[in-house]
Amino acid sequence: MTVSDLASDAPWWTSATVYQIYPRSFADSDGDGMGDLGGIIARLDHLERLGVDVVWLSPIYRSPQDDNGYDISDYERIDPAFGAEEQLDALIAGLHERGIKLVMDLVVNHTSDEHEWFLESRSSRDNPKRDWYWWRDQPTDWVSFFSGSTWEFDQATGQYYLHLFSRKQPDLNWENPQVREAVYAMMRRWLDRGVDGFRMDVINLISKVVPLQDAHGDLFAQTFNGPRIHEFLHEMHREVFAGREAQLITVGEMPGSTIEQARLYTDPARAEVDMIFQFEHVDLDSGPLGKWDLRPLHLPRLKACLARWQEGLAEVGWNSLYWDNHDQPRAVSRFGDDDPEWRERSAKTLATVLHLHRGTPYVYQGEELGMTNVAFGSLDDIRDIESINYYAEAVRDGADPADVLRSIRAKGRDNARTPVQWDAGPQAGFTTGEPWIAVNPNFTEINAAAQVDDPDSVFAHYARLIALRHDDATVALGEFRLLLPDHETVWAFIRTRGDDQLLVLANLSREAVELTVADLADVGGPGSWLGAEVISATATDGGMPRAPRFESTRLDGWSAVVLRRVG
Ligand code: ISL
Repeated sequence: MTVSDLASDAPWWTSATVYQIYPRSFADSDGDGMGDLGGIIARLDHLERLGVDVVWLSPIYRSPQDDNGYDISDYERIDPAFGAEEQLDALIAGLHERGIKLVMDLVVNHTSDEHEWFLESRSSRDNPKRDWYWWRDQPTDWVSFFSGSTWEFDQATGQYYLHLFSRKQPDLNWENPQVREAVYAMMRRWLDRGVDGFRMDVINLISKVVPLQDAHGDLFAQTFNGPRIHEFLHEMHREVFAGREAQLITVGEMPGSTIEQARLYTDPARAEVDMIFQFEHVDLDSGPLGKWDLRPLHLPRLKACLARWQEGLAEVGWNSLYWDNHDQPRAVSRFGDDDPEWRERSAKTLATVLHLHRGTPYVYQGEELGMTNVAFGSLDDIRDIESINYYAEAVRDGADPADVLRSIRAKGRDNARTPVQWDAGPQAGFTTGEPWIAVNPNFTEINAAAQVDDPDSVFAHYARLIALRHDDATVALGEFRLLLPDHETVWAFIRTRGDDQLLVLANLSREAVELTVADLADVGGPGSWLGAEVISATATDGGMPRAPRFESTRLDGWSAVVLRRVG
């Protein structure tokens, strides 16, 4: 019996890796400068070679594109800018042929203001769908995630409607059972069409404290993880997933959720969601004023954060693991070192650390190539509504435009949204036309063509880590214990499953480190690891760990090794 036979009763997604596609920036097949379904279909081999199990597709539904598709005007039709209906079916088939599942983005906290439901709702005060959204005579004091009031006055009927995000994203009223039934019916039709699950956009915002009241600066208390959230998610599970859940995967995007809440959301016995995206580790470099208030990242805090989530969901529930996505800066620029000399090594080191945690890893397009943030020159280079609104508001309120741009360069969502760098040709092979957002100028250095056949590339390293999770039950399921919590540059932890033990050692700095006897005392001292089998290393020759046995306790700058105790 192999180790992985022991894992056969665990859900399939415990050994799976998810790849996120942000379609507008992935690959363009028709030369209009915007990525599309045809572009994805043409690049399926890339995903197959990487070895991912699931694709999460950011929204491709009909949308005015005020928030790049997170403002949906028809949940069941493909936006013509992304392609034809048949192409989505072809994508599902193409992925399934390769053994890859498809997860759709479910954006049901809000619709577009151009959705038929909202058009009806706003048409008159006595329209049957009036109550599908939040209408009031007077606004509350709430401030939108995208700046300004969350309330927009609507001339036609003389009331205000609620939008936590842009004014083109009115919030649905989940208190109304008809709204919930309409959403569940739509979800069932997607499952019938062949999709394998949902990533649920800001799903912990759907239950608000009613009646809506002033927040006095604490919008969180009014709208996050509200009083009926567990009831709604359980109802959704019953109405949509029950009976077919074994094949599916569900992940709730849940900013502001604590470990205690995550245990409730992801406890299989409660039948809500399989896992959530928590935000604690991506908030560590923000100050009290929010994401634009830049703070240095302190490694012991980052390690402690992920370790708490590992421990908190060890007995009940499950973690999702991510460094970045379409809303976050690029991992290698934020948590690693994107200086050309260190970029590849730090990208591999970060990948090793994340993929050796217990949970389901998510790889955001381009992360597997070590793509970096962009040095946006001026506001003209920015496309994201969040950054544009923030700039206008901050400068209006007297901030120095240079400081504002500095924050946007560090944290702006466009960092993740520049086109995937496929090759060193014009527009990085993304489009034959003019891309909707400029290609990162480093594409001649960093691109897929230069990496996919190179066994020592960042891409190859990701592929090996993804395969390792498939093959090694200790990687997928082993218990986690953090070592050296206070060490400023070393990230070390142990994974244990029965008699099997893996030790992960990573150096997250340019300076080489020599681990001392004391450092390893907790795991039997260096003597019990020297000679251990190296099952993954950032330093490779032809794809093989440069040293197949662990020979010295020195860790080079930005390097990682994974050791299996022998005997
Ligand atoms: O990126 C953010 C702003 O800093 C987050 O607060 C983000 O808005 C939040 O994570 C919710 O994100 C999701 O819903 C938004 C959409 O703009 C994001 O792209 C999506 O991931 C509204 O649908």
